[in-house]
Amino acid sequence: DHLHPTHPLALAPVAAPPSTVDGFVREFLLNLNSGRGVTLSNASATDKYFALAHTVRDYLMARWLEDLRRQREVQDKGVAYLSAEYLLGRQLDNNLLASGLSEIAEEALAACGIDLDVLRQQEVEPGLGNGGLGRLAACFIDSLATMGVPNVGYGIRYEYGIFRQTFVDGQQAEQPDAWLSLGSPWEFAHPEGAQTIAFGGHTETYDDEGVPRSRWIPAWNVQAVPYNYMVPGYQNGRVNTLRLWSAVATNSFDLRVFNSGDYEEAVRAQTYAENISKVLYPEDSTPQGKELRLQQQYFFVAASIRDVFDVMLPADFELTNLPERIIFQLNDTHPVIAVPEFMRVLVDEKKMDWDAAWAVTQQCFAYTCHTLLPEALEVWPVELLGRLLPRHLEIIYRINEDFLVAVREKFGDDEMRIRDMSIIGEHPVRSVRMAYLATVAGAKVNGVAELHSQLLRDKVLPDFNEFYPGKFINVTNGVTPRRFVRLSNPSLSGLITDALGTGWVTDLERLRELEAYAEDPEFRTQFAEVKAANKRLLSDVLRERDGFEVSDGHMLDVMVKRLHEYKRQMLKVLHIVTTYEGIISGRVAVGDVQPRTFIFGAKAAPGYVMAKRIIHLINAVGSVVNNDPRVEGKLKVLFPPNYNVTLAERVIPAADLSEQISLAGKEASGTGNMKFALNGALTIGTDDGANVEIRELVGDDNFFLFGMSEPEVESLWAKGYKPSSFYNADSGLRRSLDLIAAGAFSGGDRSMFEPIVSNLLYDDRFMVLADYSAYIGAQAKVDAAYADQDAWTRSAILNVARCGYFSSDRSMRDYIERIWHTAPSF
Ligand code: T68
Repeated sequence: DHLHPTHPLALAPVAAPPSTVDGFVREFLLNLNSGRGVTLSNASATDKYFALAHTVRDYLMARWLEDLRRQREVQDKGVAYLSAEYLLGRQLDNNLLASGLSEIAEEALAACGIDLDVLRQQEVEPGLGNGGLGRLAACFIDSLATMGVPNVGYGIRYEYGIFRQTFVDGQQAEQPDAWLSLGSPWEFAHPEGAQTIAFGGHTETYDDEGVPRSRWIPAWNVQAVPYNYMVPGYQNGRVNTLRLWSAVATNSFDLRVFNSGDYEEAVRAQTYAENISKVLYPEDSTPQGKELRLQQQYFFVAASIRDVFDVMLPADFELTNLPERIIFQLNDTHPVIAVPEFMRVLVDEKKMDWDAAWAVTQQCFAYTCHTLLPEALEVWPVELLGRLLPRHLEIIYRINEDFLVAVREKFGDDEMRIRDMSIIGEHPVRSVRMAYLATVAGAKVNGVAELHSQLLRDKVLPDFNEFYPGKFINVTNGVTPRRFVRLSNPSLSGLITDALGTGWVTDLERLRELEAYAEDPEFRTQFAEVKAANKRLLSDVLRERDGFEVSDGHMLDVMVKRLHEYKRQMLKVLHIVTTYEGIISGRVAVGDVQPRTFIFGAKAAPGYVMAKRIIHLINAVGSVVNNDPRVEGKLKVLFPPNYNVTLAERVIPAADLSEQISLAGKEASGTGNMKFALNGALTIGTDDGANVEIRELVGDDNFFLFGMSEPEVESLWAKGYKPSSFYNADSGLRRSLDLIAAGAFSGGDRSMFEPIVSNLLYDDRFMVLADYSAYIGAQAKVDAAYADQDAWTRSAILNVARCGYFSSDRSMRDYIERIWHTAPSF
């Protein structure tokens, strides 16, 4: 009765500690003592946070180990979600909630004289993503765990996540995000499970017992070390895995250089290898085509594919059955190099016949597109790709050759069309079009909102849509109600639970039942109290974090998202300047304006000059408005720096008005729009992305629609858009732009914001001026509506009640039914 590996006790994980306050206290103290080497009396806040995190882990561990074992045993179909970004946000609260330990933990810590909230603040959020795309991946893995669907999220363990933003004289400055400087209590490193990932070199053909084959002779390699993170489902005993890869230099990598006696060169080479997972690229829409970025992409997908073959599948697995076992979901084009890598493994390593391998590949991949901006569609110069991944380039050429033969069969020798559809583009340099490769390889291609998917079919990839009928589908995005309602808005959650019971957290359509409550004055009062309480909480956070004061009784008008011209933060600025100018000039009676606080949150890509200028302008307008006694108590502009998931969780529940004002046809979906509506903010928005679906669900009376529709945008372009004609036609617009140009927000300096003004007057790619007057008109309606607080609250409740559709659980069900054909297991 030794604990032999086959002994039952060795097979099963050790049971979790008892879910009682005493059990929790004991486990916590144990973790303080043996994990941190301190006693409670001399523990630092960091010690206590780490011990608490480890305690939560201990509760989840048995379930996780059990799930991992069962997944290996059952071998049902799983989803490998391939994403270069996961914008997770803080883990502690989420994992406490998932394990049902929130109250126990709070009591247990109180018994130790510790305030749970103080420990929450210790966590540095893992900012391993830029914005919507990365946050979507985090919501999706939460939903899959909650729904009990087998899934591994694969990505990169960046040592530095999205930069920390500060403002210096109103201008953005970037600091490195050293989120790992104290270590992360949530990760499990497995250096022994490292994969070797090769790069460079050349290819050769050889005779394999009469069969001519190719092989890749790489020049260098790095180790990909997996770090596992628990992804607990919501109170269902289920724990999935997020596996992020970290690059480490291999011994072989620098041995030759070491032996040559060039120690410095050897160390430099080591740094080169480890650079691969060093930093997240902060461009959220215009990938720069940098070699290191392609290295990152190949690094993590190659490691993930190897992981699937070596760890998930049994050694004798029949490869033609792969589509019954695995589906790789490509989160945008960033992981698309997985397609030729998968083919290379099947054909070169597993010696599968090309056509059989291609048939398998086309069933094992699906592609999600997240953009409509042409400049955001990734292309890799053939020169670069061939140098880094010579065998992959050959494979891509072969895929393209076969594809173009099929195109000719279907469409005839239409050379224009062939050129347009080729995976290889010729201008300005010969390049691989990754979205085309993904489309050709994917079983399905999906857009992220109805309008976006329609535009993908009609405008971005129409030839492909014609060639592959049925391949293009829509799956509208969603957000996890656990993090973005239950955790971030406990007061609203309490109110909902009092009315409906707890089931809504995993069945968000149940919010519909709140419609009746919208008619109940008592409930409306309670709802309004929740909003006011959330505003006070936000006020506390902003005071502590940034020294800001949020005035009572103000409408909170919020625009938080990446800074991009297409999102049109400038429209918001022009509205603020117009309102301000109206009041100080006496043209507008102060009494007609609802007191408002405008809140911005936005990071600009460090190289995006115009976006950074706009940030500077917002701060400049803020400092003038906030210091002008003529608008005191009426208008306020707050721009807390470093908007991130943690701040979003405070800002969104407090908002009254959600700004979703992109130029129609440019925002693929938006997901912030959903979070606001679910937290009872009303939207002012264009008919763009998922705004369209939000408005359809909440109804026109509960949504402030303005601006051109996508077809109207198209036709104005076709006619020839002249922004200056809108400037000339609208006196309010003229006064506002003139005020900026005159240096009213730059201490009289007329040059500071001149590039913004002239860009709007003479270029205005995103038609800010064309939508200005409609926007100002819609804002007047907002003011009028807000004057009737009770009616506003009713609308807010209806927004919550009617937005259950935007749960990422529903998105996941759609992926499962339309793309993955997987099922919940056990
Ligand atoms: C966003 N895309 C879309 N991209 O803009 C947004 N891009 O409409 C949508 O709701 C969201 O995806 C989820 O579907 C992004 O966030 C990026 O972050 C990005 C990062 C690197 C390169 C390109």
